[in-house]
Amino acid sequence: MKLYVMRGACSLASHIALLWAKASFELQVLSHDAVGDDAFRRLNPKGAVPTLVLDDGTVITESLAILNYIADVFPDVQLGAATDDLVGRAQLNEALAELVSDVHKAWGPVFAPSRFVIQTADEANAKQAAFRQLDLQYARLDRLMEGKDWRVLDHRTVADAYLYVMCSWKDMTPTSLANFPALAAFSARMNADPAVNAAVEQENLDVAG
Ligand SMILES: N[C@@H](CCC(=O)N[C@@H](CS)C(=O)NCC(=O)O)C(=O)O
Repeated sequence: MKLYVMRGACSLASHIALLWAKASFELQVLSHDAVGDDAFRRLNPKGAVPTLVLDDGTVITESLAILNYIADVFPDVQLGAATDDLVGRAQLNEALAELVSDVHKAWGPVFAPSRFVIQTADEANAKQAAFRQLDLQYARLDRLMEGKDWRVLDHRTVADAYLYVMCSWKDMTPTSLANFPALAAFSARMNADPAVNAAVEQENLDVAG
């Protein structure tokens, strides 16, 4: 398998999940320019990471699909719910869908404000609106994580890898992660995880706290 990522991007979740699974894989860290170029778009026309290429050449895109795939291919590591636990599988997808759509997408105007406004002069406003929306999202996640070790089910899942990445971005906004105590505690616990550490090191990231 080959996983394409950008440093510290949402693809870090798939990277962590593959390390948790002790999967054998090749990691390709791309620059933002490389993700958008023609060569990479031939692999993933959306020009986005994560992109996972299986040994037979099959290309899987979308974090939700890749994370579920990893959980299913390595059932012994229990990164998802058991095949016959239909409610658990629905709950995991519920948590993942919320993270990849509501939470991740709320970052759009922060990372690429030009995509959300007609006039450059409006970019700062778009960012401010996104910060407000993000604070609502993170306050909700913080309440969900109160008194809990894991985002969903009663054990570590691929959703925790994704939640970790969302936590790792929050200090880029005026309201830092420290304002969300349950999320800050979750993130600190994850920072002590050897696989998380290895992924962060392989992507050459600085981790706060
Ligand atoms: N829906 C996709 C979104 C992937 C996505 O937006 N990835 C970002 C990094 S976090 C990316 O590749 N951005 C490249 C760009 O926007 O140019 C998923 O959940 O995997």
